[in-house]
Amino acid sequence: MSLSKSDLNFYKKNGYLVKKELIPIKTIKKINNLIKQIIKKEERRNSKITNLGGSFNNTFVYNSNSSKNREILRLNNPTSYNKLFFKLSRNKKIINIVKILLGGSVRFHHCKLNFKLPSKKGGEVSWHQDWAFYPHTNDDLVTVGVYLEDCNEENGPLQVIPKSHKTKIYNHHNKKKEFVGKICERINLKSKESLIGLAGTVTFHHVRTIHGSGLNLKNSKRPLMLFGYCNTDSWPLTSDASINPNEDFEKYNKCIIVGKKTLVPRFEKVPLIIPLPKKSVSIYQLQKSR
Ligand SMILES: O=C(O)CCC(=O)C(=O)O
Repeated sequence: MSLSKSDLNFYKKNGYLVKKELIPIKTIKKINNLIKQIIKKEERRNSKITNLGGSFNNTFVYNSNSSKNREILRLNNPTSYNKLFFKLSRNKKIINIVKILLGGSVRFHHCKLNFKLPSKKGGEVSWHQDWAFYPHTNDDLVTVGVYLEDCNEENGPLQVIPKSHKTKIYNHHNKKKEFVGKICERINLKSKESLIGLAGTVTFHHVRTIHGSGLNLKNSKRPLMLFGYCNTDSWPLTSDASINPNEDFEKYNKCIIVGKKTLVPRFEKVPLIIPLPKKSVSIYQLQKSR
């Protein structure tokens, strides 16, 4: 399946798109079995956690450092962790759509597997723009979400503000001028939309689209796989969760899925604020800052 003209127009106008049950349930089941094994193994490990903020190299981000209450909030870079995750990030149905949304080329940027724990243990993800976390020379970047379980209003679906990708970069810095990973000014939420769907549903949102997610009122973990992709000529302006071209240029170029490597970034007149200073890497810890 590729993308219809009306899908593309919808994405361009609204800054998001939902493709219902794009990934076959058989694939989703395999991934969920793998995740169960990973969680089981990790829960048995019982080692001391000192840094809840996570770093780009930490595999897991937890909700607490007490071994009693600890649960996994995020698996960082799942594509490097297991080839099943890698295969999903290169899934043809996803990449064919991403290629069109990005204008012809695709470089894998980063990925994470987020768990939304039941509301007593986990919280909301506050409104933010991914663009605030990783500014580039142009904004041809998209975030893809794969629902690994059915997701409805009750278990914390992604929520977006339609058309917000065409507005400004909102302020993600607190009064002390620290980057806190959430919008620190008033925004109009009247038009917000929840992106719901059965397992295998895939969401696409533009890097500048304001989004977040509410509480999980169910007794489940709501796994959500998030992949970021960009056009090959979209050059990172800061170090972020992806491969830094200054550190490993070969690996950076190996992230190209469609298109050719280039040393010529495309500059667009895009609104930018550099996400510094940053006290933590994890969005969960950042958003707790005042
Ligand atoms: O896991 C979620 O509910 C949303 C997370 C999100 O928006 C992000 O990590 O950028």
